[in-house]
Amino acid sequence: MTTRGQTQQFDKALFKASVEKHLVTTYAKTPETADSRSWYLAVGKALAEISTGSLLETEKQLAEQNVRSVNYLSLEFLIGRLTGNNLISMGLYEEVSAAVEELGLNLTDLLEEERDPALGNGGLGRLAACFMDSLAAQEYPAVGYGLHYEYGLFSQSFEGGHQVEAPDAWRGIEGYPWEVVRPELGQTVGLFGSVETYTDKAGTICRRWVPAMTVEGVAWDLPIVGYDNKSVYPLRLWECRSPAPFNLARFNDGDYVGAQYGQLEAGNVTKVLYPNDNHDQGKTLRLMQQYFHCACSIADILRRHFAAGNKIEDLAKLESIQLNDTHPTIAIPELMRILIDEHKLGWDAAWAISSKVFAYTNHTLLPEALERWSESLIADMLPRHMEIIFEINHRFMTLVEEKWPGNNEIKRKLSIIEEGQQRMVRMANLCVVSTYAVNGVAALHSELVKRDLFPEFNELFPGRLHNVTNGVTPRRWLKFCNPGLTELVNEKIGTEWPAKLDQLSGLAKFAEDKKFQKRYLAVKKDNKQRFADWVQDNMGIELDTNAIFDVQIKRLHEYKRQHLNLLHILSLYHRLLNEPTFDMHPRVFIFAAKAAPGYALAKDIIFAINKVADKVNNDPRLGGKLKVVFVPDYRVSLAEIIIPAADVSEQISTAGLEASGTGNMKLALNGALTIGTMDGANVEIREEVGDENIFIFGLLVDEVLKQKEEGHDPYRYYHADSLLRASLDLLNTDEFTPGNPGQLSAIRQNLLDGGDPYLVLADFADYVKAHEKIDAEYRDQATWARKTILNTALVGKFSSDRSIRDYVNNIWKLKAVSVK
Ligand code: 6GP
Repeated sequence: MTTRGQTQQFDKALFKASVEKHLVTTYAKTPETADSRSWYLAVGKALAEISTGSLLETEKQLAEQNVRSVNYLSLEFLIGRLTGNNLISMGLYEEVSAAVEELGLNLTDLLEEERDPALGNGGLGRLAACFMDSLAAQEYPAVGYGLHYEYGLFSQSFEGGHQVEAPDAWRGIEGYPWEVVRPELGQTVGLFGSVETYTDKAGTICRRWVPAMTVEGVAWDLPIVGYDNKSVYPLRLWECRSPAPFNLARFNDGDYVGAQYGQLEAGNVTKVLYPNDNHDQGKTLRLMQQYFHCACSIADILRRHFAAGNKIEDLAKLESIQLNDTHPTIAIPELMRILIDEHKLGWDAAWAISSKVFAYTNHTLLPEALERWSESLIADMLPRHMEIIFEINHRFMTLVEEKWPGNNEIKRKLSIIEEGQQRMVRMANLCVVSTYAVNGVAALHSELVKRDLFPEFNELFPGRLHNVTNGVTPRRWLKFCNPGLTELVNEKIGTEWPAKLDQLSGLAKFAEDKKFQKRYLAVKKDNKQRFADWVQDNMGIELDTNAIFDVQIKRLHEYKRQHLNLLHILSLYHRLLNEPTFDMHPRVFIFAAKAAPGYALAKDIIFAINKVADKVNNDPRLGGKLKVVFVPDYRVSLAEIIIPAADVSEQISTAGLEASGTGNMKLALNGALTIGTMDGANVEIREEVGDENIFIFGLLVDEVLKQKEEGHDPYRYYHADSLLRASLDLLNTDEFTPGNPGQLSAIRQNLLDGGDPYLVLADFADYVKAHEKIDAEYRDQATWARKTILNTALVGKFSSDRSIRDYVNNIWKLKAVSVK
């Protein structure tokens, strides 16, 4: 039988039997001996049985209809736990909850047993996950291609306030119940070696790559379950294995370790996710990961293309390949190599296809994140690809010469090859030259991409540069994570909004309704209590839910300015202790963030916040007005309980540096009011919710640029602003590190003598003022209620369904296909 919203046949008795069967046969437990984790695994497997069936059926129907699809290539998919979300998409949440109850279990507890698959660092990876969800929800044919890392993003704990990293074995010993291995889709990938010239049968002189070694790609599929429909798309993750596990000769010689060497090295390729966000580390193994990912994915796309009976000439008609930032750029020369060397197309014919297949999304303007690989490294690992890159550049330089004759300055600037001591390949330039569409991820960011990053490219290729403003999936980020608000919204505007988020605007008319305000605030209070309980249980800190919950959750990065938030906290601490007339509404500052293991200042900032937390949380002089909580091991499942509990959302990057942000959207959707700079998607959130319902502060992009040009002088602010001075100087005392003065001074040092590269001091005063406004407005609960309701009501634009429709209409040109 099928109830409304339920997309799968569901028989409770059969399902229970399936769970018990998996418990015994897959996990070797009896119902009597099974612990909660084994039950979760068995439930997951029983559900995956259903989704795998639908995945194969979707694959079959799409192949039969031979429809155009998009291939989303990304080194990161930060999907988070799948079980709860998939239950919602399948429409089986209540049914399975009832079924497991009959087995004596509680579904909410079981869901807590799932370890987050953390196969991404932050924004870019989480966006990829939301996009897969929205593609499936709207049935735009798609395959996600990523890597099957053995270890995801490190797990974080604190020792004495310092970040400590540990490996993240996300699959556990038993494996992840939702994934299924597809041995028939395996690929062989070459590496290193040389290029040779030969004459083919027709007498043509050709080039071909003779790799020195090969590794094997094993495909693992995770199901992306379409919300309220029957489509299930694959997220296909490649695992690298060594083809020859043992060198038998060496083994027999007694060299046991040496015999396994090849296996160890190749096995290393997908061993671990590089833990950098918005930063390029330039390691050889990382390039190997990138190429391995691209080679497997391109080969699989071509396999599907030919299996459906298509000709190579029709590739661009049927397939689009979206490059999630420059990480998969090497897919471009890889496809060119296959077209020319294997399918024997001439350069022009190959280029005509390739340049209509690829599109590229830029996710950052930070110079340290723009990838450059040394020519010698590429030439060594991928010699034929380097030749092809040179040829692309050669032809491109001819184009530049035609447009700007004799202008070597422009040539040097635009060239894919950067000249210097060591020649470097600029991956972003290669992307812009070789794709049919390039996009930024928010209106402001896309403008800056055009104006500052690629102005000449924009002249050379008019119409190639687009904007697609990011979005988030309302299934995970409202319906699943905030059941209280979901119920309230359902009651007022019906239940279709998770697939049509614009309908939330129907809530606006209740913004002044006293009864609705009370209920909305009651939901928020419950969510704050749920989070406060978590903090009490896991961190032993007691929180008062009457306080303002002020949240900054995102990667730790100087440009995101967690240290600006810290300075504000220090200013409150100072005023509470030194200004007898100062009063403030109780506030809890909540942080969660991982720092890249090699990023010293980011780690110093974590340490400082933890130390300040230790002190203020236990200082009776503060009268409970100030609490600071740094939640360890930030991950998707933590975001799911923090976001619904937030009153204030901190989006305080230096203007021009946060490409979009997506946490800002999730928090506003769940009723947090934003305090933010005119940066990234904050600009568009302000447009939607109205200036009265957001707290904007700080320098604008052009003011930032001007101030940097003119020479930002941090000491000018330090001397002029006594509150800033007092706050900064606290970092030089032993106030928070008793007996150890100076332990926090690296931050102060960076801001004063280090030149304050992110203009923290320039925005401090305005930031403090904006917070004073928040304090005043929160005290008037009716005003606050109206504003928070309007935030939920007016951010429908930021559904990733809308982002995907923008890509579909402007870039991918796909038609939805409904699976029967
Ligand atoms: C991030 C951007 O920093 C963030 O603003 C944006 O919302 C997100 O991408 C999704 O577009 N960039 C990265 O995570 C990154 O590593 C190379 O860029």
